[in-house]
Amino acid sequence: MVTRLVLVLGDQLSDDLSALREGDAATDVVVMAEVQAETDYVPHHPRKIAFLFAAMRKHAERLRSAGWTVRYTRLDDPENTHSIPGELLRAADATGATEAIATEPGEFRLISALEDGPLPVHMFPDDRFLCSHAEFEDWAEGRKELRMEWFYREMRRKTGFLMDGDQPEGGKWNYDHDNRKPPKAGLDAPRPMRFTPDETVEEVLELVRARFGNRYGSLDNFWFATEPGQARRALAHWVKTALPRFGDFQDAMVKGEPFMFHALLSPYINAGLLGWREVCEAAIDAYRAGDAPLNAVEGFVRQIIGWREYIRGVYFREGPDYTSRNALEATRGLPEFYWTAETDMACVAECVSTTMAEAYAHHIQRLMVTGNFALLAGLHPHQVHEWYLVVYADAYEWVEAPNVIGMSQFADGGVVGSKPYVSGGNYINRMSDYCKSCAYSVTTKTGAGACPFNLLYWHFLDRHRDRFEGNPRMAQMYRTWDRMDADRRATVIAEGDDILARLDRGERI
Ligand code: FAD
Ligand code: DLZ
Ligand code: SF4
Repeated sequence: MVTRLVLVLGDQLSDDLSALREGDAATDVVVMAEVQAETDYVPHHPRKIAFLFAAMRKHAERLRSAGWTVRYTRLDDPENTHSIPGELLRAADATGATEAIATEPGEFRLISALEDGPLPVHMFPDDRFLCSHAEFEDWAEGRKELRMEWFYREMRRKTGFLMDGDQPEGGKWNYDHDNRKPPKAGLDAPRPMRFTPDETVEEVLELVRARFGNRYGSLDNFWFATEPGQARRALAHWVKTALPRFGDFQDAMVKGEPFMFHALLSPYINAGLLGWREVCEAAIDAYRAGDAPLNAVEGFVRQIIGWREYIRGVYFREGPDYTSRNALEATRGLPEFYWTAETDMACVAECVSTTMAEAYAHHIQRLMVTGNFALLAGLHPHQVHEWYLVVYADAYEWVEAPNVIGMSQFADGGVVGSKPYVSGGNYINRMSDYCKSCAYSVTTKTGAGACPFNLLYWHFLDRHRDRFEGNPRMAQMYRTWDRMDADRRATVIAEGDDILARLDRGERI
């Protein structure tokens, strides 16, 4: 029998992977490689690299135990060619293989690299997702707008999750309106399950510290799960300790509480340590047992079979130019404080610090603090996209780009969102305790100490008036702006201009 190579990438660490199903453990050779092309195409947070390398090394051992021959290249292997196609070619030379099979990567860059590489690579669909590319195309075909809610309902019907016959459990498809409670004093958010580094993890931490220790992001107190058994324990722990309040406080932000009631499962799901079905079923089981309310469980299921699948569908439908889109023609460079947290805006400082320490921030921090500021300040969406790809342990282009370019920056001109997610300081004040310790005053709209979000919010609406004033979902905002007297509006614009000029000069804000 002829040997083929079976490529397994760092975010393909699932036992049930299409390329492994197509391969034959008796004759084929699995190729896994730690390479600089992947660690450096953006300078990923060291925590993300450590998580992936440790999980990759353990996955290679599991595959060996399951009978596979695995050629695993470590980053410090002197023969390492430092690219995936290069490592495939080296493996082909060593084994005599003339072709490789792979599961489709989650990024156009790597798909092209495999298509254009020196060895023929046959790619199979990544069926670890609920919705295939073809199914998403069918759903999207002929629709004027690709609204997640309609897609989600299809996925509910398809899975039967939280369905009562053909009707949604409890009578409503979506319980989001119950999920916007502000934080209250004394909310004791549980801690996510932490894992003490074992020998494999320690070895990887040493390598990553030596090679990438100077990069943005901390490696201290590494606690991620790095194998499926641990990830399953983390899931069970979250279901028990946090899921019941996940819905209520999904949007809440509290200083010093980076995780709140969130699952922290995205790094594990995206790398393949957990699957969409098992995480949803764990939550639904808790609901059936009376241990978690419907608003929490429906909210979680919607994130997984709704948002996550929809976002992936958008990435592959929109194509490789998606990350270059810039519908609002934003050009400002990313301010240094995105890398240092050195800003007087307490909300931004808190979210960036958490991100540096944990390679994590929860959805509302990403959307309504760092994302909102970037949009209001007119930061270049490609630079914003690269920042998000670097800093989060769960970031791969298929999921990061539609969330950033689409949902957060409106740079796709409205494919993902029907209106931009912008707000002034009031929203942040309502949903967090950040403003209490801020150098700025959230109730001050102009003049000394005025919250930059307040000024830049109106500045954004004013400078994009032509595009947005006809949007019915934004009409109220423009009416409020127009009701302000002309002097006040002029002051807001002048002070907004001043903040933007200070950003351009690299001054602290
Ligand atoms: P929870 O709040 O507990 O949600 C549960 C799960 O739902 C997550 O684990 C995740 O798998 C899924 N999910 C929820 N929302 C989304 C969404 N919008 N898109 C895809 N999956 C979702 N998610 C990533 O996985 N990778 C990214 O690079 C990423 N970048 C983002 C950038 C921006 C600007 C925004 C606004 C969101 C981004 N998200 C990204 C979505 C979301 O913020 C994260 O999935 C979530 O914060 C992960 O933390 P968690 O596991 O605690 O999530
Ligand atoms: C993100 C990442 C990193 C940092 N390193 C590797 C690596 O060394 N080897 C590998 O196979 N995969 C890595 N990955 C994940 C890939 O970048 C990912 O498969 C693509 O971005 C497609 O989602
Ligand atoms: Fe953020 Fe403004 Fe509140 Fe300060 S006052 S924390 S800048 S929203």
